[in-house]
Amino acid sequence: MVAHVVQAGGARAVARCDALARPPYSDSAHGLTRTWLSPAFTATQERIARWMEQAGMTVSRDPATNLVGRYEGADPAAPALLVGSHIDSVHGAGAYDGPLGVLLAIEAVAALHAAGKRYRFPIEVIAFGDEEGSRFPAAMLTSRAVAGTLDPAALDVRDRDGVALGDLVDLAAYPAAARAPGSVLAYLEAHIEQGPVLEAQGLAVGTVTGIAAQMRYEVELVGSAGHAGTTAMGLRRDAVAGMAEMVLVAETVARDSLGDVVATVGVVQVPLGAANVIAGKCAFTLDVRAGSDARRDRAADEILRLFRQIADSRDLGLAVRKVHDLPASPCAPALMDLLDVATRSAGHKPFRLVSGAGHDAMIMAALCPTAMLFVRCRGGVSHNPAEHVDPVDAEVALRVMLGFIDRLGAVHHAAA
Ligand code: HGY
Ligand code: MN
Ligand code: MN
Repeated sequence: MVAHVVQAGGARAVARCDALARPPYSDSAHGLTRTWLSPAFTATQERIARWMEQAGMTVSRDPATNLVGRYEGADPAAPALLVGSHIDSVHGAGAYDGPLGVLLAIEAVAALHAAGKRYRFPIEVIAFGDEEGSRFPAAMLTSRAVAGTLDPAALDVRDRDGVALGDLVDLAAYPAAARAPGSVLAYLEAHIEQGPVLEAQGLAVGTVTGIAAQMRYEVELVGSAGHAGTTAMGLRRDAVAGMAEMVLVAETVARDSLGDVVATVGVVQVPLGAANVIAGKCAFTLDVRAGSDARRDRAADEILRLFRQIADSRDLGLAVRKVHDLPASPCAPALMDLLDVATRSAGHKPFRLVSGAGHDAMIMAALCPTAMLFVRCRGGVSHNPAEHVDPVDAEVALRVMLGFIDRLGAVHHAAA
């Protein structure tokens, strides 16, 4: 393992992400796939738990399967500072989307532990298990449990192999992961930017102002299956042709919106697809985002209106199911200021930017003030094995995180 070869700090966090990007910490022998509660996920939790212990933390798993490392403060009853991110990944992922934030949080506690430094508040490093929604249809199922905003009906899900979440976790105990309001001082998440802005600005880190609103749907089209060779074009009710028209309409509405709206069809399924069969059924996902709920909703409503128009013109059945609705989530102004001050005292220019990507921080905002620190990633590439972070930038992020924690400690009467 990497621990003995790389010094503690940002470089070790990056090296540990690299080590976790291959079996047994990946479900795939080719690239990184680590879905929630898979064997690779379990192996990864066990590895990270040992790193947490080495950093001076006591480790537990909450009822929503999240791994939590706790570093005591002078007042064990004080609201805790939570620092973390997620350890699940998309299929064919990069090594840093999620784990970097968890491993930098561990490095921050390791540095405090090595220095014998404690604050009045305890610090908890949390590794959320399901941010991506890459195994079950919904996403953010573990941070929603912690934030206490989870509708239990959302847990009635099966993965692509038909495995029910209820077969993997104790659904009755799951909601007990909810933290009592007031029991969490703040949530800090360091995360790769997954965009090109910091690189274009020549900056290692940036303070996130807020997280874009996100709407996700599952769309199903029903036409009539037919023989590809004998069915005249004018007689077809081709579900895939309808889907193709809808994909382009979603792209056009988003592009023509002129604002920050983005729309993506990421998954397409043709259950009985065959080269010589006109598809009678197909399904696809639609993901619509914008910096404000209103812009997101306007674009989504227009896209769905056009979907209905297309379905009617092609005599197709159309069923749309909303998978999740994540409102835009502003970060806490006071915490953004602390991040800016910590960035400046680390010798770097503070810079603020919005997040188009979703994060557990947008869920935790229902429970406590949130702060996000973005780290430059090469070319802004993410959700791709080419994802890359410079260890020097990771070290800058760690310095800023420690500066943030120290200033928060000062604000909350550092003791011990
Ligand atoms: O979808 C997102 O923005 C995140 O990567 N889960
Ligand atoms: Mn992601
Ligand atoms: Mn992420």
